[in-house]
Amino acid sequence: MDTQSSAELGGLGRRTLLRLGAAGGLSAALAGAKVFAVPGLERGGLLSGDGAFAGTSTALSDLLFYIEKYPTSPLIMSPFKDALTVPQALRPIAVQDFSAWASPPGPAVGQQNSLGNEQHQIWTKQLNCPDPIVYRIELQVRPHSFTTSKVMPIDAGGKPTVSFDASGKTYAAGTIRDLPASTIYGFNGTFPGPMINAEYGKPALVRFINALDENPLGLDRQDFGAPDWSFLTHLHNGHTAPESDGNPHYTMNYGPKTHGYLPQTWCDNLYLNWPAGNDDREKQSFFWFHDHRMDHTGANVYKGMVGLYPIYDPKNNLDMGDERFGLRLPGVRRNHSDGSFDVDYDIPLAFYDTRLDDGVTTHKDVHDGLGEFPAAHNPATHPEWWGKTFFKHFPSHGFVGDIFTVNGTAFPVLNVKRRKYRFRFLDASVSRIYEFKLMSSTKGPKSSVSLGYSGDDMDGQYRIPDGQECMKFTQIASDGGLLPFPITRSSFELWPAKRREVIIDFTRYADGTPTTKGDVVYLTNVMKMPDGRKWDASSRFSSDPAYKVPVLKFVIGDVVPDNSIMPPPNRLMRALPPLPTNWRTLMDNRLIFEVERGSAGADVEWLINGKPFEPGTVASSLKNPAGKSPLAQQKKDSFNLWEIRNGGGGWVHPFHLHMEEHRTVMRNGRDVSLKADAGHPEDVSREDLVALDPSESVVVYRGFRDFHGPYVAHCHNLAHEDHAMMFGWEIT
Ligand SMILES: [Cu+2]
Repeated sequence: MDTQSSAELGGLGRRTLLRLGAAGGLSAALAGAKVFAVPGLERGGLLSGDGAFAGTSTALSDLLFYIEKYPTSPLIMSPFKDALTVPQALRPIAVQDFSAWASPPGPAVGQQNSLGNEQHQIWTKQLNCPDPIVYRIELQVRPHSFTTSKVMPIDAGGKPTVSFDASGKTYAAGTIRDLPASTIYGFNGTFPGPMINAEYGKPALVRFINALDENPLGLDRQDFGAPDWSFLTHLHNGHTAPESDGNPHYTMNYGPKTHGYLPQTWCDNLYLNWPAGNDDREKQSFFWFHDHRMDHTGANVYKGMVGLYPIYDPKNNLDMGDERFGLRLPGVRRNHSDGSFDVDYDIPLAFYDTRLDDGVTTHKDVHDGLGEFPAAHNPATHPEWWGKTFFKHFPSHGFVGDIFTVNGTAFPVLNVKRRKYRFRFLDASVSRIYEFKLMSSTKGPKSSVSLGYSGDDMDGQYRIPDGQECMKFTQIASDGGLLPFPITRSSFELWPAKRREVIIDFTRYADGTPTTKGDVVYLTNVMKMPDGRKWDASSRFSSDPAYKVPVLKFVIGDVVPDNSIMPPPNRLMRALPPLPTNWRTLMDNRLIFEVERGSAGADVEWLINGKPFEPGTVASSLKNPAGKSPLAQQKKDSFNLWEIRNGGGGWVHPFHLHMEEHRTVMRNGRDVSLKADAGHPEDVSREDLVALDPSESVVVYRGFRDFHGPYVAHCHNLAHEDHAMMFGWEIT
């Protein structure tokens, strides 16, 4: 679809290209740039009809050279007192209940959404699967508290500072405060949202209903979240038809034909729980669902649109949530009469970093001129939002918070039994990468302020100066499900949207010493990442041994029965899908995508192959060694090699490909199909997210099976994604 015809579809024609050649006396820093992406500029009257810049150079400079300034969150004074939220399975809707809905789910034309213009590409019957289990999830405006602790308002130097409240009152420096609840847009009104425990062979259908226009508690919505209150849910990375996949490439052109589903509309996402190609080796184990609304994904996810979706494999009881069978991974399954089930000792952990408003930091960025949040009158300070989530739409690097939360709580504590657990790690942050270790600490956490740190060094608020690594992780799964073989690790990195599953044995330490009741172990983040560009310190690059931030406290309790088995290093858990022996012959004709920062001075352009995302367009490859620049179109049921390159500039990009898991075969020109690069041990597994270090190049082998239609691929640093680091591709 070309730009002209896409322009006729639901406002899609708003150009995200700004031709700087027409910008007249714009500053020299911008003059060398070709094009860059500033979604929505024309709505602010800043683009003329031909896409040229229509405002004054001063107006543009004011918009672009915004202040990259963040508030310092108040110090949480009593960490590790609130219990970790352990998600419990969402209960399905009974057949007699959803059958009575005015528009029940079903396979017919018009049954996929409230607009009546969509049909499920494949219904369960075509796969000889039972009818889907039906869930109902409403998008709701609700409050959420990250802590019950008292807080001390501090400034960037760590000194006590003034604070405010919604009534307009000012509190003197040094006043201890309660933190007000933040306003979230949540799946069923919670953060994180519901957890669906799914199983292969049992499709699930979720009716997502938009109630974001309802605000029963009269909460202040602040100035982020999609301004039109629309949503678009993506099950990351389900093997899902385009109409249920929440991808904007599809959504802008079909279905709602707007950026997302608007208030009082609904759509049924059908998750077939069917492995690609019906190949057991393609089975996965942990998805999450999150918002994917074009241009505001970061804002909506940060506002709370995060849900969990572990998926079990009952075939041969391999991984069915019962540690007595199959791989005997930790988990005690409790079946409910409605068909749903919970699994004890098998706990998802969603990591999310936040930054709370200090009331004195100006809200100011390129979105101010676009009329998106007129009531906020930005640029302005917002003392009335003191202590609530602060968001910046358009930081040049990405958005990082200074408080690290787990399952919606800052500094939670989990009382564990003395046995093995399975933890499913998810990075639900906008930009932050974590690196985790398990540490013990005799003296316990000390606030970074009390240790004399200030500024970015206070990120995470607490440290364990005497922290010592005490246990190891046994990694059993990555994005793509169970690994072929378990990996024992001292630490592992968690990039945005990635999943890593590990077993922790709380009965003994790494040196073999048994644990005793009352022992404490801290899950500790050792990656220092002051902005969304890249880490400052991690184990792989210039580690900072003093940066040991405890994020979750485990307190070891009583011994209970444990029928699970720690899989030994040579235990085959899930064989990799076959890689054809002649895969190298595909190299010449591979598709090449280079993600890069453009050349404008303010780091505002996030491009792929030199172009910003245009939802009406299928991207083209860079010229490959065969001398061709093929369109990103693949025949259904084909396989190909795609290369993803980091165009450099010292940035890292977590690059996500929708639809099927891939397998990394080359990294930086080296064959890693059999032996992984030391820094990326999961390359010998299946993943949906390419972790691209600065200037790295990765070649992945991937399939395009079962469905046809448009999909997207994009950077999962959501600030980059929302500023057009995405491309459309198609299965034909
Ligand atoms: Cu990126």
